[in-house]
Amino acid sequence: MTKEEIKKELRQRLRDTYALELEDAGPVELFYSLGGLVKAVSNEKWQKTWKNYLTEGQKQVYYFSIEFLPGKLLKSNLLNLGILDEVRTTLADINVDLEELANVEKDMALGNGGLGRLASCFMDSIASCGLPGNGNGIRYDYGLFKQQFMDGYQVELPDEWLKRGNVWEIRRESKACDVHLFGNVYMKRLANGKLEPVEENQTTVRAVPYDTGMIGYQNGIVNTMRLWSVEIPVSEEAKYHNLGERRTIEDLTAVLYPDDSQESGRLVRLAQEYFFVSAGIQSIIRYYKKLNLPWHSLSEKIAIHINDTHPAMCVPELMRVLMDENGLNWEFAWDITVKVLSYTNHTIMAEALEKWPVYLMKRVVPRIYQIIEEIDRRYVMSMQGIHPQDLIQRTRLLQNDQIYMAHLAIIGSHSTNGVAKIHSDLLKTIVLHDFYVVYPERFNNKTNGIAERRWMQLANEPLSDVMDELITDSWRKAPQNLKLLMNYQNDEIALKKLREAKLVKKEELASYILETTGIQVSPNAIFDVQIKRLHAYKRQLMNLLHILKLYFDIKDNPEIDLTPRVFIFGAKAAPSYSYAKSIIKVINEAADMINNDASLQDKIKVVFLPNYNVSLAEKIIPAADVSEQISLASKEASGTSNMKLMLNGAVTIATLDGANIEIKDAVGDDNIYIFGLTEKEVYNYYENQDYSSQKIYDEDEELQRILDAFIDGTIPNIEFEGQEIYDSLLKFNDEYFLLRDFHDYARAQEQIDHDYKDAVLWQKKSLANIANAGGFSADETVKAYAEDIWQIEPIFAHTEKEGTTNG
Ligand code: GPW
Repeated sequence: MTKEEIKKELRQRLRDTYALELEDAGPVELFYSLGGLVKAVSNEKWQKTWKNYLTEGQKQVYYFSIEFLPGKLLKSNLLNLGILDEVRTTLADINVDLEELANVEKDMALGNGGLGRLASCFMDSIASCGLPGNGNGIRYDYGLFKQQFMDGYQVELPDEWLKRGNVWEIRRESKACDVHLFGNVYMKRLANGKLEPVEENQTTVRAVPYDTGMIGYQNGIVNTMRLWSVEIPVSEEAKYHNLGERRTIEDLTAVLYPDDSQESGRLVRLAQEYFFVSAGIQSIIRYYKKLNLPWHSLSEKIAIHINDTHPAMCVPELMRVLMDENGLNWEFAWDITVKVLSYTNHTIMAEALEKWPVYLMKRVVPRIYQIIEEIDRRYVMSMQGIHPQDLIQRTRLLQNDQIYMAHLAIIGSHSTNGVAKIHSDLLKTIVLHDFYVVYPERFNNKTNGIAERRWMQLANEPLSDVMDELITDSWRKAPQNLKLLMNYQNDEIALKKLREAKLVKKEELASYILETTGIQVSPNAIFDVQIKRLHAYKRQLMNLLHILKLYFDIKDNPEIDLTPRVFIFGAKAAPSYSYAKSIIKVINEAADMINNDASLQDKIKVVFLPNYNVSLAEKIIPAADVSEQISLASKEASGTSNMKLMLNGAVTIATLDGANIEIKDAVGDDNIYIFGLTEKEVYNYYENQDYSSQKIYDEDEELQRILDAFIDGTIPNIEFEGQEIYDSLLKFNDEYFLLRDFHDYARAQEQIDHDYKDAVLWQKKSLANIANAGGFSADETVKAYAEDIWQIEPIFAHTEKEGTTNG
């Protein structure tokens, strides 16, 4: 598109929709007009893409996820369509700043954290690799809450992201389908002696899909992310004249559950899970039937992926649709189901593993419960004589009136994968060991990855420009080529350019910090960043213990030679997670105390930025010098902010947990700071039950002073929270071994303080991190899923192959 064409299109749209001249339009009108233009450009490709899949009979994957976290889409769509620069300069010609327009867009925050963002990085990568793949999820009216701080406490406000409408979505009423909930079911014997389920008194709701184009990176491909919204079916309108009852139905897709790695056990959540699973499966089967193929070919055309256990009801729902609605027998339906489905596990934390009480499942989805019971019965039967009785009992679906959703997902699918090497190994050896004995061939690893396009090209233009200059722009299409940067490790001019690019982003972040918090920070200080959900196992509290150590060090010796450092936090706590909220409060109070103490001479500053989300991540990550990845070993399945920060030249301080281990292997020991217990040592403590935080405290004056600061008034305004935290570390024996890892952590931090003073040495480490980040591209990850699990091929490869075989 030329500049003139862009201007003409914009003029036309502004006149048609807003009765405005280009010169008189504000950012909101301009954003929506530009969004419309982008849609017009991409819709043509979108239409071609799906037609192509259909006519080629391409096998497609459907990625079922109860969370998607795309963030803002305008710049990403412009970039992927290849018109970002043209649009930017065209707007500049008429004195409009693209950034201002882009800021009009609300973050699409239909997810909590890593799991939802991974789903969105995958959507970007699947389209960019030309793979036929679609998302399936829920269009929540309210996304993840907006976080504010009041007196240092987290306050949650509703996220009204749809207030001004959503330019990207297309409501497809013609593709709606009915989902049935509640009621009861009994088996009726037919004349031919067969049993048939009869369902009665159900509540029928309408699932209406809203489709968003997932635009591939400059390759003409546009895939579909389909999000379902609930409505009352026209046929049922009369039943719901009572407003309260209407509300109950409409509540179904009203809000995203704000718990990260914590199961909620609520009825509405279970109904949400079934709602998007049922609608998704029905629409897939409807599509398949249009192909006019026999049922046994279903797994040659369709793969369905279960992102964690939230969509695990795919197993019984696909069985139900195949049997009840299409007349297949159990054995045939089961064979197809297992071949079509695959599952990813994202945690080993017990409190996050979903278990639903039988009474709830029976009430919300009685037919699904029946099928689950039958899967359980047949599983137990089929294992008799093959495996010991106790193993069979441990692996079955139904145990003490609960349904183990992970067991359902593993038994009902052909592939189970973890999200980093150590995590997949722990699944095999410990957490899911029994299942590994039963189905060794089903287990595999797929280390997470990130979409470099968003996390480097969009978020960090200064660094991207330096990369182009040094290694040409081939890395933009092939992230692996970032490796070429290794050739510049001893090139002082290149190192200086990288340092200058970092400084630009640090200055921008410093301005943002000043604007939003009033805190003044120096861009020359180390920017030390911990950004992730607030969770005890992620140990934000240990970061604070170390900050307090530095605080006392400076107090004791004001002349101490410390490299100035700004500790930056971004984290939301689940509203019901009171301990996590207490940690937010004490970090905020400690920050206040430190930032207002002139005697510290700005040697340390602490900034807790409110409302951490995808857009804020895009501001923080490019400005980071140090990446905090300090979870207790074995607890963080993978982590993905570790990869984003590495890509942007931050150097990691880490435990040997999740993907940190693979990052260490990629960059080498000199370019990462490792500390703390290993996963084996952690498990040894569990086995021997010989950990005593009290003992460590009693023998350690430094830790005494730091911990006492929580209860002796040193940190003000935390009477309740300070005691709670103090008790968690001593009375309740420090569940995540903070005291055990503290000194090793402080040692690693001291090394960072020392190394950062040598600008060239530090920049070399930073360079090695950027250069080796290509190995963590989500492009590579989804290609591995495509080959090993989904058995799908890029559309180009497919057309070429057809071309050659057909001569
Ligand atoms: F508990 N993760 C997440 F496993 O963000 F379901 N939310 C969740 O509810 C769960 C996991 C669940 C995260 C993991 O904590 C993180 O280590 C991982 O990198 C990410 O999922 C993507 O795999």
